Amino acid sequence: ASSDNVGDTVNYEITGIDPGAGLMKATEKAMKDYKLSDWTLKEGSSTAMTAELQKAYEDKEPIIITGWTPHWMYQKYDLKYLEDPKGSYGKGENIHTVVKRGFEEEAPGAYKVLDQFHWKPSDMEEVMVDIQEGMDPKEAAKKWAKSHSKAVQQWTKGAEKGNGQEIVLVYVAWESEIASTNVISEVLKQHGYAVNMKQVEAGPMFAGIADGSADAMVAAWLPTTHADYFERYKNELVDLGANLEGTKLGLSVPEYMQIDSIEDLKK
Ligand code: PBE
Repeated sequence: ASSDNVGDTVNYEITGIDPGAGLMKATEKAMKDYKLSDWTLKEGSSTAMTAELQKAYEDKEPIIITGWTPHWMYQKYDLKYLEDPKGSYGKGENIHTVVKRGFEEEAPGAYKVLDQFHWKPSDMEEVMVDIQEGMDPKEAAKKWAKSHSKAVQQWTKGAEKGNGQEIVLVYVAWESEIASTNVISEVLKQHGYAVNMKQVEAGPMFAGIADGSADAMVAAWLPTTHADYFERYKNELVDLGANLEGTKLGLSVPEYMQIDSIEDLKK
């Protein structure tokens, strides 16, 4: 048996994602709260993170990642969230739809669709899994819209049709937001709008809506994860409320690792 502690087995490294993600700020806070001063949080992207996770998982090697739900990785792999007794990651929260000021007057139909957009974590996961398995995100969105026509009808109910008007949707390349943005984009297209999906970083996503260069996003994790961005721009944004309830953030590890709590990283 090895006397290595967890830190030694992973080089005191937590595999993170893009630096603009609220999850990275929350992890920095957790590292302070749990006094993990020997540890480093590695920046990258969610694609790089899941690639490293896959590699470690296949070799049954230890790895600690920054995770969130909904995400396909919890479907594909046996993973667990490390307990967070200090509550560094906050409680479960919701994903909000946010539009620019004046959008309701500019595109009332699209505004109404976005306002009525609401689905469940299991819906989002369906789309994410298809994309992860290799389906083009647009195709996965079309497939979901086709097989959930009742939901789509509810979102578009009473909404004026577009006549080719362009709607700019901003999003970050997080798997959850790739899924949601493609689905709402598909629905808006079917409703007569020309959608321009712009992939940006987290800061510019909020800034773009605030300065009016973008119309809408379905990717605001509130009240905690994107609190900084939201506070900064809240007077320039219109918050349409939750489009999905029940998210989670935290450090995650494969089930085969013998640790259960963030506290265990100190040993
Ligand atoms: N995430 C996914 C984002 C919000 C959506 C949890 C990686 C973040 O941390 O900002």
